[in-house]
Amino acid sequence: MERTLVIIKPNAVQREIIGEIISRIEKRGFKIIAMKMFLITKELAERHYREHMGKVFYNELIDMITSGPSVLMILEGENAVEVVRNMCGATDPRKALPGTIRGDYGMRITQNIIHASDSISASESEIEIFFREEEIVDYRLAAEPWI
Ligand code: 3AN
Repeated sequence: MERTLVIIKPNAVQREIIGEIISRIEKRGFKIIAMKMFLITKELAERHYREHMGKVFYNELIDMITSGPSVLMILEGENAVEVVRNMCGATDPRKALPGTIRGDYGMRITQNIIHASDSISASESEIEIFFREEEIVDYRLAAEPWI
């Protein structure tokens, strides 16, 4: 089973659409194995977005992700990284297809509603940035192993 990190970004929290996003994820068949709401600090944001350092949008990106609370989740499921990325849609919400999370809820690239790990190695390092091992919950869903 693959794991992926999802961040419901501060603008989505402000828009009061956390529930809708989580609902889509649950209905698709992912298992949420960790979840918390907190205000991402500048230090954590800089670690998370280190590959974008120096880009023109870097400061805007750090300011946005630290502007208010985010909801962070670790999801587990088959091909979780790829499937969740597909659910998110294109980075620029204006190019994201209807039916994707960004395509249905977003208009601005900086405020693109959701982050999801783009590879298995990224998911491992992102999970380590935001979660402690003891925050990950080991349980079975009634629907397993059929979901
Ligand atoms: P994704 O989140 O789809 O993996 P990345 O990793 O290329 O996209 O970019 C990380 C974040 O940086 C995006 N979610 C978006 O908020 C922001 N971003 C990416 N490209 C731009 C851009 N050209 N202008 C402003 N913000 C951008």
